[in-house]
Amino acid sequence: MRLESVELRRIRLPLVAPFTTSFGTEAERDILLVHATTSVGEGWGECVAGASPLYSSEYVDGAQDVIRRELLPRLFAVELLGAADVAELLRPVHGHPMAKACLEMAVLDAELRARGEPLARHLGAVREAVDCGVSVGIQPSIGQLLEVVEKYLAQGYRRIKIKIEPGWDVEPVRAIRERFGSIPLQVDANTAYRTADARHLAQLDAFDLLLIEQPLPEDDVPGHARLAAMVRTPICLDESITSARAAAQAIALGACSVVNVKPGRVGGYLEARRVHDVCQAHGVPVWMGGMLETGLGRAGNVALAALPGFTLPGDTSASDRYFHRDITEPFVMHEGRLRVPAGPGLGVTVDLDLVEALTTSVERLERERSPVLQKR
Ligand code: OSB
Ligand code: MG
Repeated sequence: MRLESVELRRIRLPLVAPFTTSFGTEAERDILLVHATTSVGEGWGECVAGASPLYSSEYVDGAQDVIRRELLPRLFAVELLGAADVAELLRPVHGHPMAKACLEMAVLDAELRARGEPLARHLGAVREAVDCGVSVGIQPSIGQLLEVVEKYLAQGYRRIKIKIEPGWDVEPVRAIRERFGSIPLQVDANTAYRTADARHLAQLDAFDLLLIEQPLPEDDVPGHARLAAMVRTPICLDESITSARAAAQAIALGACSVVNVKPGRVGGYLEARRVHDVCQAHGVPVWMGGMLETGLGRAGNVALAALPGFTLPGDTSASDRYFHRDITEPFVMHEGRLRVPAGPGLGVTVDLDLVEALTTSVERLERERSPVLQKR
């Protein structure tokens, strides 16, 4: 195919409730959508970068800037473009995996729609529905935490994850165990601890958690290996897993025994599948992470979560856990599961009128007007 033009559209979408992590509180999402027009048809992508560089170094304005200046010109320059070529074409640009991922996503969607193939089938899915967990932000009080968890359990979520940070860890976990017994429960620290906190984190061993997600900084994989030797609860990495190679190295070092897979963090769905493959080859269970995506990203995530190595429930929650109204047909949970879209490509339809109403800016980039990049 040939990539003819791309619309970079920013939308503002309020969350049903503010989401608090160790790195901040979000009340609404500022989302970059990619609408690609190609010689074989259209495709959509969603960028998962946050408004500020707090989860990782990427942020949505930076992503749009590098897409405009560096990434799209490299894709426009090719006559015969396939989704499988995108990552290699963008490799000269260091970093920016979330910016790269949303472009690959749009090209992949267009390619698969054109040949009538669902993304799930393309990736190697083996199930028609996936188990849903839910990620619960840091709450103002234990009482409010218990109320939120009770509501999600009543809705049928099959696993609860709570965000933790120093000062909000052992007591909230204890309170949940005392109230709800042996429910599947895990915690996510988003890098809020240091190696010196190992003894403190070992107190969580008393609560039979599925895992502790990313307790230490992104670049401290060896630290996670030392921590893993000091706590019994399985260590899961999120932020540190930036590629399939990083996953293989973390596993070899003994830094994690579970992996959170997020396409945006590793540069796209195709690399995310390789993360799954590497983990599966090592017998390491994976689960699908989330970045508060709209129905577009959710469609892709649910497709990937249908691969055989995804043996734990993901942060693939229903649309109504995030938004009053989604920009695609909503993902609705039935008995704690979401159905994998069966239509071509992402298999969902964007509500163009709603997107228009939510739009804060539109930038149109065309192949014809794209600068010719000099080889360096
Ligand atoms: O660390 O998994 C994370 C949301 C934004 C950024 C990072 C994370 C999260 C979540 C929410 O935990 C997962 C979701 O429901 O999408
Ligand atoms: Mg996480």
